[in-house]
Amino acid sequence: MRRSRLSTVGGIGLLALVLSGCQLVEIDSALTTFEPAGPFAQRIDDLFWMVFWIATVIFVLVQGALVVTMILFRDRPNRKEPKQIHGNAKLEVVWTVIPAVILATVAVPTVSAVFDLTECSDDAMVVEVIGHQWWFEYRYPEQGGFTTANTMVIPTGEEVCATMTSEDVLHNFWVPALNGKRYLIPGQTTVLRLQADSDGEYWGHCAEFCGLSHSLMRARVHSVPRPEFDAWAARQTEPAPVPEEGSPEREGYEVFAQYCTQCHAVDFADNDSGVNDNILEEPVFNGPNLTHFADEYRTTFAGSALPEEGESFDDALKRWIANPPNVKPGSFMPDLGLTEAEIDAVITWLKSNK
Ligand code: HEC
Ligand SMILES: [Cu+2]
Repeated sequence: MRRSRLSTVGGIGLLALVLSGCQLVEIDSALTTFEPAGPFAQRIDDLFWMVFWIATVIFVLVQGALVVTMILFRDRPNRKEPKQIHGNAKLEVVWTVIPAVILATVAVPTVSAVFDLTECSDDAMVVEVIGHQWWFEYRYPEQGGFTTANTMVIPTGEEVCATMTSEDVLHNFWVPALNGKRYLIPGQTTVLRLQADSDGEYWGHCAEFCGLSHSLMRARVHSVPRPEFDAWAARQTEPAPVPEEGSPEREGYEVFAQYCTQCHAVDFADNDSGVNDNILEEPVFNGPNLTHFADEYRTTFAGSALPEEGESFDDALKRWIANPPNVKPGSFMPDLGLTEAEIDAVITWLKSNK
């Protein structure tokens, strides 16, 4: 008697310990698949709940039958052994056919969704997504072919066809409110449909381990009404101005010309003016395009890992330029050994690239 009470208490204690490891799902957390914001993520959510409820019904039926059997046929004094059903052909057929039918029922909508979610309609707007260690690059071939980084801007309520590849290793683009995960594969193109039905900011993450700073490779989608999208796209096609001699931006521009152009493209208005002869047309190494680094929607950088929560944009930028590998381990942007004055100057110039 004492023994069994002890084991009951022990069992409950153990269960409490195990359950304390679970946390109730925080519904407004950024990376949840339970808050679909458009038709493609909705499709996944619907499928999930369908399978969930089928599985729940099966669970209750099977466990119920088990409990009923245990009670009805439990051992009692003088009770004969119940009738055995081992090898009963009829039963064997029934419990093979029923699961097969259930699996087929689940497979049909699953397979059709898998194909549907990755085959864009013909009129969807194309955005090219290129994975890098450790940031996402976006190109807009239908809006004049400009290039941006970290924040993908899309028009609300319209289908966007992300055509994706990688420049180095495997990455995986995942913005759970808009669709499921899809690989970015060097040398191949994969396709993912995206759509947000309300304006807003949708966060995602690279979902394939891709090296040291994988955990700092975020994806961010900013969905805005069509007119605002058009205005944004028009801004992106504008070249960056070359700052005038003696202006506060000029000094930073010169720091950029000296240290940064082998990795960062900036599309200047006047590349033949002579002042930026030392600026390469094409970087040797592909870092983020900085032409519109300070655009009003481009509020995060370095794989959208910066600024950190509670940190100001300027502080984060200073920290980043002073020593990138300190912020993102393994970063391909090196510590360039700039002086404090050079860092401040280059930030002043960067922030003029609206
Ligand atoms: C050897 C190549 C290289 C050089 C040189 C370099 N960068 Fe970078 N830079 C990168 C790479 C790669 C990233 C993306 C890193 C990441 O997010 O993990 C980056 C990111 C940035 C970003 C964030 C951009 C964004 O939108 O995410 C800024 C700003 C930046 N660099 C400024 C500079 C400045 C200013 C200089 C010169 C003083 C410079 N970089 C020199 C390679 C370089
Ligand atoms: Cu990645």
